Amino acid sequence: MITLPHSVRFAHPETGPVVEVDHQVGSARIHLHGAHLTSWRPCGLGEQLWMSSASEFGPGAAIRGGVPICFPWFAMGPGDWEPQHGFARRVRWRLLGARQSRDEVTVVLALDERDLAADTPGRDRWPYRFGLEFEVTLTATDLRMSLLVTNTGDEDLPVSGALHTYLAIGDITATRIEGLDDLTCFDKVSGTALAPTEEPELAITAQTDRVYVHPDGAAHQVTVRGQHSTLRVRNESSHTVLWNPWQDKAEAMGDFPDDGWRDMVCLEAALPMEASGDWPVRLQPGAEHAVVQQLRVGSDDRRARIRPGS
Ligand code: TA6
Repeated sequence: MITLPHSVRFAHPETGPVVEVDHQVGSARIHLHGAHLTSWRPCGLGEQLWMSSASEFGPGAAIRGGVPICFPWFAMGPGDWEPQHGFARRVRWRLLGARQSRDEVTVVLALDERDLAADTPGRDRWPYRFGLEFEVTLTATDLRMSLLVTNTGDEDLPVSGALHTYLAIGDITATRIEGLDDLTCFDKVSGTALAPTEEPELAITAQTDRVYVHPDGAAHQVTVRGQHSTLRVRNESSHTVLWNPWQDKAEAMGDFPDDGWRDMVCLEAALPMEASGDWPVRLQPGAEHAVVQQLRVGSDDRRARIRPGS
C-alpha cells in the first residue's frame, strides 16, 4: 500500500485511473494509462499542455495531447513496426510513489516486461527485459520529466523514443520558436536534410515535422514565445522533434479537432531514431539511459535576447 503526500491522490474518472496533484506550486494530472501527463497548471497560470477534445482513452488507445511517452521506438521504428511510437503509451503503468516539500512535488510511475500482456501489440517486435521509471516534478515555475530506461536483461537493449510534449501556445500564427536556428535537422515533410539558418526566430506556417540534431548529443534549450506566455524547453536528449500537423493532417486524424492545429505545437525530447539515421541506442546489460525534458514558464526576457546591433 503506497502512502501518498496530501497533495497527491488517486482519482477514477471515466477516462481511467489518474494521479491528481494539487500543490501550492501547481497542479497536474497523470493517467496510469501510458503514464500519460495530460495537464500541468503552474500556480497562478493556465494550462500549459494541449489536449485534444477528441482524444480516445480506452484500453490500447494512444491519448492525444499532453505528454505521450514514445517507447521502445519512435514513429514506426525501422520503418514498419506497429504500433506507431511503440507500446509504452498504450499500456497501464504502476504508481511507484510520490513525495513533496514546500517547494516541489514529485510523482514516479514504472513499467517493466512483467506489466505487459503476452499479446501486447508490438511486444513481439521487441521481446526484451527492461525497466522504465517516469518521474514528474512540479515546482513554482518548472515541469521536469525524466524517463529512465534500465536494461535489466542479459543482452544488449535497443531503445529509442521520446517525451512527445504537446504545448498549448494559443495561436500558432503568433508563435515564434527560438533556439533551433543553429541546428541541422531532417525535415520529414520534404524528406530532406536542412542546414542551420540565420533566422533566430522560427515561425510555423505549414505542416512541420522536423528532427533536430543536438551537437554532441548534449542538452539543448528552446524558447517558445506563444500568444500568451513564454515557455523555455530544455531537452536533455540527443534530438528535438518539432511538429505541427497543420490543417490537412489535423482534419485527417479522427482524435484531433479539425482546427486543433491552430493552438498547439509539439516540442519533443527524443532519442536517436530511424529518421535521424542513428537509431537505436544500445544499452548493455545493467546500463541505464535517461531522457529529460524541463518546461519553465517565465517572464518575457526579450531584453536579454536582443542581439547586439539589432
Ligand atoms: O513527432 C512527430 C510525429 O512523429 C509525426 O510524424 C506524427 O506522426 C506525430 O508524431 C503524431 O504521432 P501519433 O502516433 O501520436 O499520431
